[in-house]
Amino acid sequence: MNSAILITYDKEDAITEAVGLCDAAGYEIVHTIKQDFLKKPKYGISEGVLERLQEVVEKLRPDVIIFDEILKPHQNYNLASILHREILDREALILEIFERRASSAESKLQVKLAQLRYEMARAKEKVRLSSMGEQPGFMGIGKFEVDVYYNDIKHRMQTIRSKLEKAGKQRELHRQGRKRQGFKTISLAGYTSAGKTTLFNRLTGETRQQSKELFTTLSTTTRRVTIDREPFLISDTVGFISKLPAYMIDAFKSTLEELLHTDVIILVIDVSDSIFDLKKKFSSCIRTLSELEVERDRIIFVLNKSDLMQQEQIDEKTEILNLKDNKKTISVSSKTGENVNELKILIKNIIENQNSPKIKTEFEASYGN
Ligand SMILES: Nc1nc2c(ncn2[C@@H]2O[C@H](COP(=O)(O)OP(=O)(O)O)[C@@H](O)[C@H]2O)c(=O)[nH]1
Ligand SMILES: [Mg+2]
Repeated sequence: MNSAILITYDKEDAITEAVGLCDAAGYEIVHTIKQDFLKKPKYGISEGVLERLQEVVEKLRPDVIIFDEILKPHQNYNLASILHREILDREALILEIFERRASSAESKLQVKLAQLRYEMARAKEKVRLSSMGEQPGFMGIGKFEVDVYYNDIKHRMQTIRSKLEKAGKQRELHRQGRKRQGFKTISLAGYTSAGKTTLFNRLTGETRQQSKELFTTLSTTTRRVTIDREPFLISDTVGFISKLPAYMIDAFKSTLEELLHTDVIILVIDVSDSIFDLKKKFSSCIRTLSELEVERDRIIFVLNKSDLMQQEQIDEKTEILNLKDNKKTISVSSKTGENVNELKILIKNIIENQNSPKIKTEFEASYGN
């Protein structure tokens, strides 16, 4: 696992999310710097903070520095010149997560397109800066003329777009193919830090190891889970991210494509969020799921982190989200395990009552067509 120093805002929500993003991208955070302001022109941070950071970098020797804000190329360059480390800004970090998680051909293309779009916005300034010296992240483009580099990116984007058009046509076929895998499947969706991974581990009965072994975090995000002696497959998905830039939305959605083939979707909601955040995040999840054409009756709404709230608060929030009369809503604590068994029963009941007859799946699986 690669190590990182994280620079983020001094706000609880921001810190939790940034830690979640680092985790999803596979970085172990060895030190965190919290600041009220991350948009200082030269380095993002002040020179005083940079000096301290330099000492920490020398001591801890992290692989990368993660900066939880958008950096202009010259800010990235200035930081890299002093710290001699690759600097990942917030967008670069998110793109790494998508890249790790893109599984279908279409999703890979969407992510590549977003990466090129990220590069394109920085191309001109990067070429100019890279002619001044070699820095991590700027290597190899010094030999380019500005326009040549810019046009090269543009050209590659066009190629990907035309491939995507063709991929779209194959999508239906692909979708039908995936239906036949024989196992009933469950997916976890929801915002970063809502508790998806904690619930995933709870349901599959495995605690996440803190060891540095590669496979503890890089391992597949799909596991087998047994409910009432019946096996299911459960997957953790890429979390929704607050303030996702518009140009990344298609890439993000494409990573959620597996939800189309899932029998049950567990939408994990952090019930300890403020009412404002709760409403905002909930409607954004619902909008995206309906854009993906996920049927609402396949969704279980899990109000997680019930251990942090009084019952009256949970009831109030359930009502605000219009979930009071929804039989597929349940509050749980993934941390203490409260109500997790009830959730399992709910999952099983929903899957059993789904109209796609089980016999058909078994038939298809055994005849392999
Ligand atoms: N108190 C409490 N904390 C939780 C619960 N579930 C998750 N967390 C914490 O919330 C944070 C984010 O959880 P994680 O599972 O990584 O969220 P993910 O980004 O959705 O996968 C972690 O610090 C967890 O320990 C819960 O039920 N109660
Ligand atoms: Mg997670």
